[in-house]
Amino acid sequence: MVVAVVGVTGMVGQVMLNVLEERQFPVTKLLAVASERSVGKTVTFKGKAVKVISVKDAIAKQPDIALFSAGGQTSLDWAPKFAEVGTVVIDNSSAWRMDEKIKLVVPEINAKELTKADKIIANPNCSTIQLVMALKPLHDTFKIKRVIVSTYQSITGTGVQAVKQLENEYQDAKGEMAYPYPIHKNALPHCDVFLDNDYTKEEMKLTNETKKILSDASVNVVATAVRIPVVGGHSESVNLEFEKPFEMNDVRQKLNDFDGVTLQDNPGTNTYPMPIYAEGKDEVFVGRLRRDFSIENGLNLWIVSDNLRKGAATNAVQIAEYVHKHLLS
Ligand code: 11C
Repeated sequence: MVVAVVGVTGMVGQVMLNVLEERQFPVTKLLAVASERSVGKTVTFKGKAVKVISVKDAIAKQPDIALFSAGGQTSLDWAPKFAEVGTVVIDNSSAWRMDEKIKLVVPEINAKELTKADKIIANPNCSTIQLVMALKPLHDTFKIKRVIVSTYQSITGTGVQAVKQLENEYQDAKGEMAYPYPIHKNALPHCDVFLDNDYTKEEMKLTNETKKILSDASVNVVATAVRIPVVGGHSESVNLEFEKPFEMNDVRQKLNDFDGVTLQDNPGTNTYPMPIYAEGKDEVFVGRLRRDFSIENGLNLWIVSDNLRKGAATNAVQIAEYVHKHLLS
């Protein structure tokens, strides 16, 4: 397969290369693609230096698959042009996610909906992916009525500029700011831009993308998204209200049996998910399972996952694996 990675010099682009390599995706030729100012630089793939080329040059080579992580505008401008030459685009930006004609895919949940006609496939937002991975097996069994989620999001979700801001603040050095306030020793209840309804775009992604991925508009999701000075993963405190009564053992069983979810839940041994253990891993870790004694059929849980991996690059490569296996061969 000729595979283009568009946005290859960004944080997610770099992880995409690692994940393609680790999972031995059958890349016969890698097209490393970035903006004009990076053209001519090199990236390393499978131990070899690969020259960065422009989007136009990549389209001319008609790759089989293009993994995009270069921001919404680049996706809007260029994904259709790749699709026109027959490339299947897997797009990590928010540009196409809520487009009715475009599928929003977490492979463990809904890859089966994909057909050969899908030339642009949307990869969901990182905080949504880890949420729906835990919700899906529970929704299928107990039917979720309402989700209240508060996120504790890694600075890597913002990108390299935010990582630099934290490093600078940690060392008391001056530098460019990715956030309107210091992030070191701080928590910002502000991920992405504010919308007219006073929620942030990140919060509304959690609401809207969850409904689309679960194919159920009746699941009510309300979110508060918070940025914290952490690398390694996003954490989420989640409160669920089910339609049906449940037993805690069944909840554990359903989560345990779901591909890609790992339970880390033993208060007796202080076992619970944390970003320092999720970093570099592909699973979604779930713990702190507790019945919510304040409502009927309520459950509390804590979800952690590496936002650059299952939240972005790994999910995109898993989609590529599905496309390769079921739609291109
Ligand atoms: C964050 N979730 O942590 C974002 C990053 O829509 O793909 C990814 C933004 C997106 O800020």
